[in-house]
Amino acid sequence: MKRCNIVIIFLLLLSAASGCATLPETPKIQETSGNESETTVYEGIKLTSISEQRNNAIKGTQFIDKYTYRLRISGLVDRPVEFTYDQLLAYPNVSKIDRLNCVEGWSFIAKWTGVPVKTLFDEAGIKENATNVIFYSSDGYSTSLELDYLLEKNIILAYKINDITLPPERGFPLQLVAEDKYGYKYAKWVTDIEITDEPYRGYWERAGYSNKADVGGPAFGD
Ligand SMILES: Nc1nc2c(c(=O)[nH]1)N[C@H]1C(S)=C(S)[C@@H](COP(=O)(O)O)O[C@H]1N2
Ligand SMILES: [Mo]
Repeated sequence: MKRCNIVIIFLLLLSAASGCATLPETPKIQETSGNESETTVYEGIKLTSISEQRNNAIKGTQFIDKYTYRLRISGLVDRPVEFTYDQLLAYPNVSKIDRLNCVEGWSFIAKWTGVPVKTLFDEAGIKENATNVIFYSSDGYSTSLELDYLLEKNIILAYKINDITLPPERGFPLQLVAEDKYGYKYAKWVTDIEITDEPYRGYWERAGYSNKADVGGPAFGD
């Protein structure tokens, strides 16, 4: 028995030192539902597999606990609201195929599924003078979009990508799918939404990137 323990400790040390994967990895905070399988083609279009999608977030991957997670909406609303992860999943969902175009020149195409922001805004009740919406993330990232754009395009907060629950590196629990805008508008790990009546410049916008961020339009400036 003793010898057995020593052997196990030796193996643990060996695997820790070499980084080899002989022992099972410690489980991540997020539970992966084993019955999900990744969609590769949607509406006749070949999707980029999750493993081929890049991850260059400002502070690396964020790990959010789905049980303590809350999405809050505040600012110019009739009543500030917050949602649990399960509450978000219970709303009617929308799926979209969309290409994320990073301003650096790379892109990927995916099927996103999630809840329209309008559904959540209706719960909070948006004040009449509201014009802009700020999205805050757990890594300190932020960005903003015009309210009209979000409503007209029926923009969603996605909790699935290619029919897989968003992995932590893809933005679990929510990524904004800011269609036709540059990638820096696709906030990942969104925790707070603030409704306001003035323009706001987020992380990359303050560094000089366009706040309009229309794909095909100028990358820098207003
Ligand atoms: N919270 C957060 N969201 C973010 C970012 C980030 O650093 N933090 N990077 C943005 C940028 S610049 C791009 S192009 C897209 C996709 O980047 P990804 O490849 O890191 O997912 O996520 C956006 N959302
Ligand atoms: Mo980007």
